[in-house]
Amino acid sequence: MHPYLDIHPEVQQALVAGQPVVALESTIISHGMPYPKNVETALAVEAAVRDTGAIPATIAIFNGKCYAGLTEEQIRYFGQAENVWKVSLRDMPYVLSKKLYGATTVAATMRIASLAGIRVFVTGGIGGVHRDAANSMDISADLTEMGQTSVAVVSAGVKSILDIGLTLEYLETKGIPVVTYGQDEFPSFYSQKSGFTSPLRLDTPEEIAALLDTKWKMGLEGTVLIANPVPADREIVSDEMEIHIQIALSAAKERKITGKEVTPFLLKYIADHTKGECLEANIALIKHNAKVGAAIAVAYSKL
Ligand code: PSU
Ligand code: MN
Repeated sequence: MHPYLDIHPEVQQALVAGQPVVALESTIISHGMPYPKNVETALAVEAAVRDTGAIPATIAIFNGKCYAGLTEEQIRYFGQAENVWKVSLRDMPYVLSKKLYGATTVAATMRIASLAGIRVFVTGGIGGVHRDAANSMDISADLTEMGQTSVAVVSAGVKSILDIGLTLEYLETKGIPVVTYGQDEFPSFYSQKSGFTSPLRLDTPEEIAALLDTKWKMGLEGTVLIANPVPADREIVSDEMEIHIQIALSAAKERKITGKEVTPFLLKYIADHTKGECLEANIALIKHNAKVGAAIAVAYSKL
C-alpha cells in the first residue's frame, strides 16, 4: 500500500475482486454547496452509486493521508467544518504534511483515485478555462490533470462561469476525448445546451466502457470526459443563467477575488442569488451523473 493512501476496507475488497467502484470528490461537499444540502447530496449520491451496482469511494485528505472511501460520519464532518482546505494538486503536499483537513478537487480526486486503482469518477462540474483567461491566465489544474491521469470523469458538462469554447479547445490540445451521453450538443451544467456540438456522442454505458478500455489499452493515458446532460425537468435555460453569471462575475471583479477562491465564490454567489433553483438543479444533475457513472463502471468491470 502507498504510504499516503488509506483505502476503505469495502472499497479495497471490491477493487481486489474486480468489482465496479466509483470515486467521488469532496470539494463539492465542503466548498461547492451549502450545509445541510451538501451532506444530504453526498449521501444520496453514494446511495445512487450503490443502487446501480457499484461501490462509492468519496475521497478526501486528513491525518496526513489520502482516504479513498469515507464513513458517513466523515462525510458529515466535511460538510460542516470550517477548517477544510480546498485541495488541488498544488496544495496536496502542504495539507498532507501538515495533517490538515482537505477537500479534494477534480484534479486531486483523480490523482488519488488513480493511486487507489479506481477508473471511474463522478462529479457535478469540472474546472476549466475561465472567461477572460487571456488576461487572468486562470486555467484549472483539473484540465492538465485530465491530460495525464487515466480516470474517466463523468460531469454535466462545463459550467458557463467558464469559457466553454476555450475549455473544449484545451481538452482537444490535451488529447482528451469528450463524449456527450445521449445527445449531439455538449451540455453546460444547468442547461442541456451550450451552443457547442459535442466532439463525440455515445448512447450506452457499454459503448463508453469500450472506448475507455480501447484508449487505455492503446497506452493513451489521460481521462475521457463524459458529459451527461442535466435532467430536462431540472434544466435552467442558458439565457436565464447568463444574467446570474454576469452579475456574479462583476461581483468577483469588484471584490478582487483571485486564484483558488474564484470558483467557490462564483458558485456560492450564484446559489445565494437564485432562490434555490440552481441548487436543486445541481443536486438533481449530480445524482443523475452518479447513476450514469456507476453504470459505466459496471460495464467497464465486465470487460
Ligand atoms: N464546478 C462546479 N462545482 C464544483 C467545482 C467546480 O460546478 O464544486 C469544484 C470542483 O471541485 C472542481 C473545482 O475541481 O471546483 C475547480 O476549482 P478551480 O477552478 O479552482 O480549479
Ligand atoms: Mn483557477
